[in-house]
Amino acid sequence: MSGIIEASSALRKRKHLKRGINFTLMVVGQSGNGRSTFINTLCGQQVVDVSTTVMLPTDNSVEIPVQLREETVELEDEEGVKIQLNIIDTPGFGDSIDNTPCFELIADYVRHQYDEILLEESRVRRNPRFKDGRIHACLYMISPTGHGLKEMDVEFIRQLGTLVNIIPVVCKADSLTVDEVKLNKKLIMEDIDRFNLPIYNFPFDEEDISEEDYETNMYLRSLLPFSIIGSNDVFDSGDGTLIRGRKYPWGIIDVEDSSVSDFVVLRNALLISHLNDLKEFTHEILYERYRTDALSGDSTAALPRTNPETSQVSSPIVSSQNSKTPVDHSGEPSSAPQDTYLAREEQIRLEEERLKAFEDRVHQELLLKRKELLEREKELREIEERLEKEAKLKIEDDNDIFHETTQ
Ligand SMILES: Nc1nc2c(ncn2[C@@H]2O[C@H](COP(=O)(O)OP(=O)(O)OP(=O)(O)O)[C@@H](O)[C@H]2O)c(=O)[nH]1
Ligand SMILES: [Mg+2]
Repeated sequence: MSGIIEASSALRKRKHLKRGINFTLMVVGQSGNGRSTFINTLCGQQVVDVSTTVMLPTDNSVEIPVQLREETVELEDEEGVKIQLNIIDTPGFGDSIDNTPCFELIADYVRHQYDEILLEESRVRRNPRFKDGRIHACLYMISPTGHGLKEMDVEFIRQLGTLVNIIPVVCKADSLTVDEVKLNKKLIMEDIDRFNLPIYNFPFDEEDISEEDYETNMYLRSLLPFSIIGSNDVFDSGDGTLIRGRKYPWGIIDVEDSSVSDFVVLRNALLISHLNDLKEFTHEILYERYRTDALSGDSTAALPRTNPETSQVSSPIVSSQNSKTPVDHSGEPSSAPQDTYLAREEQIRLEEERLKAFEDRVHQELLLKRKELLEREKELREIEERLEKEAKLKIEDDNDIFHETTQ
């Protein structure tokens, strides 16, 4: 599949992209919030069938498990640069009474992708076909209620925000007036600040950013959460050009009209201006933290840590929108200078120890898997022998019957 991304060259940061670029986006939101429609709108084509319905529970006892569905779309911009866009849809999300299993499933999936990289990195011989499945951005859809965040929104961002870049969006923005959208955004950001929720707020290193990029990042921050409108329909605007929009009795809303939604800004940030930043942040901050924690044997490390005094996440993120201090998702300054040579030596030694512990764990797992494999092979052999014996007996029986009937 291929589609055209209308891209402004001025926004482009990507370099050396002859072979195309991989990007993985997860879209999370409650049923009917417009996940499928957004995916189709983003790609400019029908990628997901919107008629696919998820069964809702008929009584409170029925749990709906979330599913993760992956689609891959190849997009091409006007300069011929290809983006292999992997999109993970999450049908069934948030439809249960207790959504903890939903969150755990998604968190497990994200961690699993990190584990795969960790294993691949520790291999003597790399697999040239290895596919990096890490999620570079997770779009979290907030219902256009006109209020702030719901408890489920807070919990999801709190639990997943230290693992993956969460970009909050208010979906179906056309169901709110311009003033209501503004108020909704303000209340949501107040909740995000109050609960110290770890969202991706277009972080940057103050020492190493151009004036132009600084302006862009601050502008994007000021729009958070992005308001979006999606549509599966395309209309003729009258002058021969096609627009993707929503048709109402009073007229058509163009989803790309920046005066009614932030869709175009979000699309440009995801696929053009911040595609690399999101990938780098995933690799250098989120994965790196997971890797360090995993190698140090801290299995809970990747989960947000709770501050017992405030009972809130203590490794927060979002700096205030006006802050110019470079922050990463740990809320700490991004540079951590090691002062002495001895300290560095000690760090290397600890790193080696962690690596050794990790190798031992992998080795143990390998032995276990090999043992299981041998057992399976043994079972298979036994089944084959039994089947052979049964076949033999059947042939003998058939021969007996044949002799009896011919005598
Ligand atoms: N008003 C409005 N309606 C929208 C928007 N986006 C999607 N819808 C409508 O909302 C309904 C549900 O959209 P879907 O894209 O199927 O939502 P979903 O989240 O994928 O739903 P499930 O897959 O069933 O969980 C459809 O009727 C869409 O046309 C939007 O931006 N504004
Ligand atoms: Mg859907």
